[in-house]
Amino acid sequence: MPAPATAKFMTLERFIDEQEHKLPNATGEFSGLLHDLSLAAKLVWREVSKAGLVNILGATDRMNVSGDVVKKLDEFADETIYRAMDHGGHVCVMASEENEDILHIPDEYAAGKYVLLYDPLDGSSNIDANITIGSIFSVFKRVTTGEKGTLQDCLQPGHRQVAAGYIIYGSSTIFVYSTGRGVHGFTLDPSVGEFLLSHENIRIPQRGRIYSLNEGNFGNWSAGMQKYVTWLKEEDKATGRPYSQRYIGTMVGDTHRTLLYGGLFAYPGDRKNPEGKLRLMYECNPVSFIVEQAGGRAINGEKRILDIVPTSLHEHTPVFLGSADDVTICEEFLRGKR
Ligand code: FDP
Repeated sequence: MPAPATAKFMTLERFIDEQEHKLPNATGEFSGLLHDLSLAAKLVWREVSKAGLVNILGATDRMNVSGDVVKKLDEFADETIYRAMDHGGHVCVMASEENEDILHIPDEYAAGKYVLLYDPLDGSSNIDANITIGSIFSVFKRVTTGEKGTLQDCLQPGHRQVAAGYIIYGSSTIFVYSTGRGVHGFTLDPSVGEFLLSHENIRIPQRGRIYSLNEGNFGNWSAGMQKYVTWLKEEDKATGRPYSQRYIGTMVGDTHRTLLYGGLFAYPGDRKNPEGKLRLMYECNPVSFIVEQAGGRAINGEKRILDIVPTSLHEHTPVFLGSADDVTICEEFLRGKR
């Protein structure tokens, strides 16, 4: 069937530019940053899509066929994103889940007014099984005025993010982002190397029928959490129970499904790890920004994830996010109200 005459191909690049033109005072710096990120995403995707071929193509211990040093995919993604972003003049400092300290912009390049935090390859334990993985990013405006960006620029609460998003490398590769005006998804057409608008203005269902968490940790959860998950599995037609359980074990993958189908994704704290496993700055903040922009909720059990004031780059936080009604019910169990 021919496409309707009004249908247009909207590339990510064009979308970013059109959004920029709607803002009277935009300088283009922010759009430039997003353009650089989309290039980084394509470079990482190119390598991710070849992951299983490394052995077939004759990689030895640390060298591949052409004599290049073979890097682990997460190290590759980490370096690629840094190198795609370090010289555009848009960013003054970066921080990545893979690096202990903040990442400075090399002296020879101009520093911009934005701060980039990223998880280069989320779900890395799923790589060898060819299961969905992703990259996540979070953007703030800098708050210091010196020549170089500092740790203080990075340690801002999530509600100050000016943009956030993720790239999911699954059965197709999708770039999902928000600048605080809705959430939009772009699917990569590998034949032309462009991300094309495929999910405009994503809205998360008010309530879902899927829960997503590592239930192997059940025995170490709080009584409230245990009661909640037990409740989800009971039969009750009126409230749509039992819920189905789905767990990829890659936060972006589980969040993306939750965004589209609704329900709840959680990584609670437990007896062994009271702050849970997921990182505030690289995972929970950006994903929570997206979920809230899509009409959902994201909390740590006590407050909004986006209201947490960070004290260190790599801190963890429990997280419960997804459909607004599901998060609210979970919160009631956690607070002992049910
Ligand atoms: P991974 O360890 O494979 O990198 O924070 C990382 C993360 O994956 C998340 O993407 C994922 O949601 C979670 O850890 C999975 O943890 P469990 O294996 O404990 O379920």
